[in-house]
Amino acid sequence: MKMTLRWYGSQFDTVTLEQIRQIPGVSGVITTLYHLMPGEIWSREQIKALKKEVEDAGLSIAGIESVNVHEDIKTGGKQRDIYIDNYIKTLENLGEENIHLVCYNFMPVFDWTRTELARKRADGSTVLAYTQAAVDALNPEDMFATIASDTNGAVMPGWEPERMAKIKELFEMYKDIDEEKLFENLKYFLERILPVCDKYDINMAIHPDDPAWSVFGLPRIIVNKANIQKMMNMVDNPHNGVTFCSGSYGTNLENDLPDMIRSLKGRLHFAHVRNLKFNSPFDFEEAAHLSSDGNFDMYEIMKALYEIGFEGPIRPDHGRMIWGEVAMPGYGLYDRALGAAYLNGLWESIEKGAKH
Ligand code: CS2
Ligand code: MN
Repeated sequence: MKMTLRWYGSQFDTVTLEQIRQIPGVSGVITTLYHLMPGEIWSREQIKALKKEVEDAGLSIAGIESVNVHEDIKTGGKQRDIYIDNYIKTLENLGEENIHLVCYNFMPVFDWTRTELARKRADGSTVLAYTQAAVDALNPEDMFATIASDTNGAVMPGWEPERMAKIKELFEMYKDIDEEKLFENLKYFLERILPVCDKYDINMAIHPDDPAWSVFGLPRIIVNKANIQKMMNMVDNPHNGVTFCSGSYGTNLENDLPDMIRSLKGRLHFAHVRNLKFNSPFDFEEAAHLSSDGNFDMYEIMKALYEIGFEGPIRPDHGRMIWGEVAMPGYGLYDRALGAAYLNGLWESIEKGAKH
């Protein structure tokens, strides 16, 4: 594996490349052109400039998270072919610049959903949290309003104000879309983009839906082992792979995370590893990465990655806000750096243990 950190770009991130460069064992970033809207073409010049900035800081781009998919592609809307053409153009430009990993998601309307962005834990840190009761009691617009005040001034992925202003329209687009239809639209998208991925050796890594069930009545499909198998079989090509995100699949306690990892050998292109603490099956908060702080056995997760011969990029995912840091919720420096160091330590011991 290759340890990385997500970086939103110098315009948006409170964390600098210089800081990332000093985390032991981190040699690359996972980044994006965060100011571009889904559907826009990423030009070669923009990609080149981003690469240069990262490389000048002594790091490399290990992959893109995310090239977001336009809602017309997810709903099979009238303009989907135009937006797929744009997506293909972006992939070609990334390929020409030697970038070979693209993380994306196929979640309707929202990216991940949390009901609190700063829940206080016993140690005084604050974390993102989710309660089903809060979602059931709110409509999506109100939920946007309640979290908007807690973002520390950052724009949250998938919750951009421009998009939220159109939320009614977005819901309207999904009124006839069920899970089956969403799968079909994903298949259509993948069949069109995979020839270009084959040409440039680009691994597409779909990110799971977070939480891993339907919210606000919208269909969600990338939620469990059976559905990932269906997605991979539907377009059976090694470039059609997944991002294994423990904190997203792990929202559903029925998902056996190490077992899922083992079932993804050869198709697991990118890993997000973080821990969750459950207060009940429908009330969880994001814990420190350490196993004993939450519900997951991080050693077993890392061991499963080791056993399938995982060589791709991995990153700590959301961190807690600690030591007075003010940053985009989930994306501060300190706790993610602790997470990276811990995951590196687990990996070293697993690797050495296996060689003995
Ligand atoms: C990320 C997602 O912050 C997170 O939870 O893992 O926002 C992820 O970047 C997207 O869903 C991938 O497209
Ligand atoms: Mn993730």
